[in-house]
Amino acid sequence: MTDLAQLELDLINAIGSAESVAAVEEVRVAALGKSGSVSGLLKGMGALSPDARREQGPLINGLRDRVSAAIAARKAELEADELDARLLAERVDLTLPPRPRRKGGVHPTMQVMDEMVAIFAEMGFAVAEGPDVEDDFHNFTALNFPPKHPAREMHDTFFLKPDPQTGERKVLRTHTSPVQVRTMMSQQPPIRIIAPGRTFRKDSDATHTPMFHQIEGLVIDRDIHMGHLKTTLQTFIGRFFELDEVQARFRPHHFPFTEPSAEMDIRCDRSGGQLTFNTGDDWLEILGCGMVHPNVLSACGLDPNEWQGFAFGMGVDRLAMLKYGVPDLRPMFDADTRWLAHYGFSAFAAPNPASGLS
Ligand code: 2NL
Repeated sequence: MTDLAQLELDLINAIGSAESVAAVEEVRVAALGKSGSVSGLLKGMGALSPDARREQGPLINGLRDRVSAAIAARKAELEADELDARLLAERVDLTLPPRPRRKGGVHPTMQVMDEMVAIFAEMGFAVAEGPDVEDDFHNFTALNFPPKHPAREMHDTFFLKPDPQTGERKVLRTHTSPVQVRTMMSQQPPIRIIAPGRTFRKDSDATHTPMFHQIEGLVIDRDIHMGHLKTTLQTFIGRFFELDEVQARFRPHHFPFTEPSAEMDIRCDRSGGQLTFNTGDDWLEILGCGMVHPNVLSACGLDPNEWQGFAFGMGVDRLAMLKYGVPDLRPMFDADTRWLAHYGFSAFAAPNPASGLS
């Protein structure tokens, strides 16, 4: 056997018995690399006589081409094997059930917020949002709280440090009304919005937490009156508590931003340590509401002779407790997973009008 044939046989054997891509690469470097055996033969051709070169050239080139092809084929084969092995090792069986521990849950406040948004969305309300940190104008002045009026303190406001340049004191919003102020100032009526979100008051006892959640609503159009307000809220409360005919009363009240103002109560029975709606002689306060005060309309750039509106506000955490029988306010914000496992909702049961709201 010629030296060339022997070299080719050795190389083909080495390639065939290489068991990894890295091992094939070693053979390639030893044969075709800069100082490889085949490269050496190719380089040596320059020193041959023209006749010898004519004879040897095609033989060496043919050897190089066959060795290259064998290396490429073996590499492809091994790469496919390595990929198969990796796919097998890294396989995830998606049919396995999820791990039973680490169960997440939707907080009752958020579940109820979503329910309320779903009901109002069906009634044609859009959702509006705004910042938690507000200025005095949007939180108080535009809402008809006179400057220095004790109502500003009554709200137990959290004030931020005054701005060293201007002396301006920002506040954590005490209600979501500033969202509606911003909407009135930036959009032309008709307006039909709800403003859900976090609110803050310096208040902490068995029935108050310094952070709580509100949904407020606002309707502005021509010729809006208390009849619109009553029907809207009775329809909403009926759907929220799943009652056919809501037995409600509107009891006169006072808010700076509405005139007249009222609180809405629903009939209830508290006997036997249990709360039942629509029967009995007791009343349960559900929300506050009223016709938007003309001063509020003017402060927001709307002419009260042209536009009227009604507004309402309710505490989401309290209504969540009422609807789902949560007895105690404070554990609502303890972030205790055992509490959430008990009172939370599945994230796959998001409220929507098609599947029912609760
Ligand atoms: C309550 C009472 C209420 C409003 C909120 C409102 C907003 C604007 C103008 C007029 Cl921009 N009113 N909001 C009106 C009446 C009552 O909330 O008890 N909330 C928990």
